[in-house]
Amino acid sequence: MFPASHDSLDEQLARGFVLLPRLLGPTETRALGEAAESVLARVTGKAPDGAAEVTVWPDGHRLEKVDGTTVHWEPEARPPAVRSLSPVTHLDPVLDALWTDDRITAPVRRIVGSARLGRFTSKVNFKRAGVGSEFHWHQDYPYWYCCAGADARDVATAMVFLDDVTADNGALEIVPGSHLAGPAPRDRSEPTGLLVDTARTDVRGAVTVEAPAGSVLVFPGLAVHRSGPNRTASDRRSLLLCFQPAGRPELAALPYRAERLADLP
Ligand SMILES: O=C(O)CCC(=O)C(=O)O
Repeated sequence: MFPASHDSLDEQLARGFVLLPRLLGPTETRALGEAAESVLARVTGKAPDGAAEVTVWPDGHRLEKVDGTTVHWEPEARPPAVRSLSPVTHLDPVLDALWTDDRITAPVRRIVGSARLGRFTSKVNFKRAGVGSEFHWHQDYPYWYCCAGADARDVATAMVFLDDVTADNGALEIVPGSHLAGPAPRDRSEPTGLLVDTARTDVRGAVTVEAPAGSVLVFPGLAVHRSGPNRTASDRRSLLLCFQPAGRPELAALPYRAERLADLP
């Protein structure tokens, strides 16, 4: 498991991210997984092909809006499988309760640097057995910058692992200290314009975050990270809560302005 259990919170904060092993117990973690599955069943039950507002991203990924959430489909999975739902916590009280859970908000405050936290957005990544696909090297920042401008710098994510995470099932890989270098150069040859150019960004020091279900990883939007596909026979689901200083608009209320990418390297 990374990081070693003797790393203090301050040592972890210096690297830019914090792993809190088994922060949530098995019963509450199971309840969160069940809530995520029940939201998914409800939402996909209402989104027969063609009924929802559909967007196809330049990389071919298909997104459908229903019930105030966006269903992001796995690009290659047959039969179809959902990659993520976002935002999601408003659809279930068990998920929603985590926004005010001190075990999560206390370390998030240290990374956001604000005593009063607000919501920015939330997501469930399903990373289904055998079909959950890769997330290429990226920072969350450029996508959020297109919506929130410079405020995106203050957003941090608490990623709650709903299942055990291993290198084989698509653990997050994250580059220590990468948040300190600001927005990383983007790959101009790739259609979304959002991914990190690894020819110009050193990702060799990345660490793989393997952890048991119920663990929580907190990291800022400028941290360079990726995750591999899920090659195992079990799902690797996670719930992501993205916090910001209180009083700012949520991501869902902000239009996506792709032209803002021109401000970034
Ligand atoms: O869940 C994962 O493996 C990747 C999460 C991530 O990087 C994202 O959702 O932007």
